[in-house]
Amino acid sequence: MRVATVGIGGAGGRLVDSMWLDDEQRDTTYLGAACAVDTDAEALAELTAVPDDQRHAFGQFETNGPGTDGDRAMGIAAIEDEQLEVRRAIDPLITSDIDAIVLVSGLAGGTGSGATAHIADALREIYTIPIYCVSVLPAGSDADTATNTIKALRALKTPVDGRILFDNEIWLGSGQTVEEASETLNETVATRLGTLFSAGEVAGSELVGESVVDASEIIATISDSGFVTLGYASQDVHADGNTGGDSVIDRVRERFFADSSDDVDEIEAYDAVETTLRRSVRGKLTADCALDSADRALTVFAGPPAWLLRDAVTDGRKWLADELQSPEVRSGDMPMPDGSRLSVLVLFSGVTELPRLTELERLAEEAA
Ligand SMILES: Nc1nc2c(ncn2[C@@H]2O[C@H](COP(=O)(O)OP(=O)(O)OP(=O)(O)O)[C@@H](O)[C@H]2O)c(=O)[nH]1
Ligand SMILES: [Mg+2]
Repeated sequence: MRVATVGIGGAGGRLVDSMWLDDEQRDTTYLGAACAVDTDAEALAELTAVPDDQRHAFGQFETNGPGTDGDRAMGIAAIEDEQLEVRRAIDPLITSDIDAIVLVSGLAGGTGSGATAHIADALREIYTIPIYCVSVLPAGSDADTATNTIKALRALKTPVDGRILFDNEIWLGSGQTVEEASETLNETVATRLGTLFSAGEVAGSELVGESVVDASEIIATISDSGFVTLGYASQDVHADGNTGGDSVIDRVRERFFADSSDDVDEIEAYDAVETTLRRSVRGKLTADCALDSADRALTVFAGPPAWLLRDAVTDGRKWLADELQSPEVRSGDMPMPDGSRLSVLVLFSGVTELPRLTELERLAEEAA
């Protein structure tokens, strides 16, 4: 599916930078357009991938230039003053091939926390395609950042169609600062979002899989109630029998004889799909949650066609439906004939029980 991505504030801009780089590395493109908006002109100037003419400073009057320094009220004042200008900067991104708008921000500072819901509101008035937010939760137990985060998440509930979370607390190494780790953290987010959004954007009919995920299925899975969290796992399959060929004959063979390819052992492929799925579900999610509180899920199996065994994918979907005690589990595959890795992305939607949110709520309440 094609998305237009808007980075809001420092973390938002850097995350969109990472998505841009992720998109460039893929065979197909999911990033239809991208821009960054911030009250901090210097932070905008430090971005590396988002084109210069897609970086927009706002709130220069309220902030005197260098951002809000964690002041959510100032972030709100800044966006209220220039809501129309900011929306007009985003408008050219929303062309007819865009399936969804994705607003990306950290919610612990002043700009991302204050501006994201207002921008969603402004876009909602015009566009009927889904608007999602990707929200970074802060690490640590600071009351101010917890308060900004909780207020922002509440403000986002109505204007967006899905809230995807990434929790710095569980992804930061011990003793590491966000600054030191930001590149790794942002790559993690970009890989997961990139695998999700590029599902169904497969170029060329010879690459279409047994059952590709299309934009409408992703949209149907993402719920506007609760939260969304993403799991991911990946393993090398190149050495163990990927045909590796890329001639027309190799591709035709992979396409039509994928299930009976004599180069890939079926039992090995079945095991690989099963193990990678289980690792994606049981491994670290973008935000930790009680899985049985999810009401829908979607899995994307990506890799060389011969490894995407239909039986394994079908059984994997059933296993996950059992795990979640929910019949609403969709799955699809993303054949990558030249790939050497098998990857599984799993999206949990409608999640209501997230221990980190409970903790942030407690910190915010204590401070109030
Ligand atoms: N994952 C990730 N988190 C970040 C990054 N930068 C900042 N954060 C987190 O996001 C929170 C908000 O920081 P910023 O995005 O810089 O704040 P802002 O929205 O620009 O707001 P102000 O600078 O206060 O006006 C921080 O407290 C961190 O928790 C980043 O590059 N990656
Ligand atoms: Mg900032």
